[in-house]
Amino acid sequence: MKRIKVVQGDITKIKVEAIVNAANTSLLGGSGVDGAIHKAGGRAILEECQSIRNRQGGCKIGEAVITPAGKLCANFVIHTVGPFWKNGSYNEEKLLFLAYSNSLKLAVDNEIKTIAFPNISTGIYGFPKKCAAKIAIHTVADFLATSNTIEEVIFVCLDRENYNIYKAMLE
Ligand code: AR6
Repeated sequence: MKRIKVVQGDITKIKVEAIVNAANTSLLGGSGVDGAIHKAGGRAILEECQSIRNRQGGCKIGEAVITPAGKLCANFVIHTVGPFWKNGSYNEEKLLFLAYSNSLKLAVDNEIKTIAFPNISTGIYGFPKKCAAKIAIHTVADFLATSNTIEEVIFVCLDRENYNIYKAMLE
């Protein structure tokens, strides 16, 4: 069975142990997928984000933190912060790689076997979609090759354009 899948849809509806949130450094929510996750999951997520903020002052770009998932079907939300795209010469590719790899490491630390990712940074943060998909797929494939803990990774694309890019790259 293939361990990497792509689906088109809303990540808040996906039945996996952990969904990843494309958050911002404040961890206090926002729009896009971040807004959708906080809205569907309810206050339990925000409360834990606030206590993480009190402990460590938010989450840096490329890093990740974990919270319960409140009312979502998932058990956990892994909040990571992708880079804002400027022109490609501000370490954007490396930071996007780190957002994916640190999320995967946190999943393994928490014995999570199934995880769903949105297309981090490709919405409000403006990262070119093809380039982001290539980084996402390679980072996940390389990680799975070295670890058996995670059984399935699902890329959840809200928009058709991202879905088609992932489908073509995964074939
Ligand atoms: N399910 C799956 N994917 C979604 C959903 C959803 N419910 N909603 C949006 N997307 P974005 P970013 C897709 O803008 O670019 C927030 O305000 C969307 O189509 O959510 O990393 C944060 O607080 C796009 O492909 O995240 C930050 O300030 C992808 O998710 C900032 O936006 C990412 O789009 C982060 O920007």
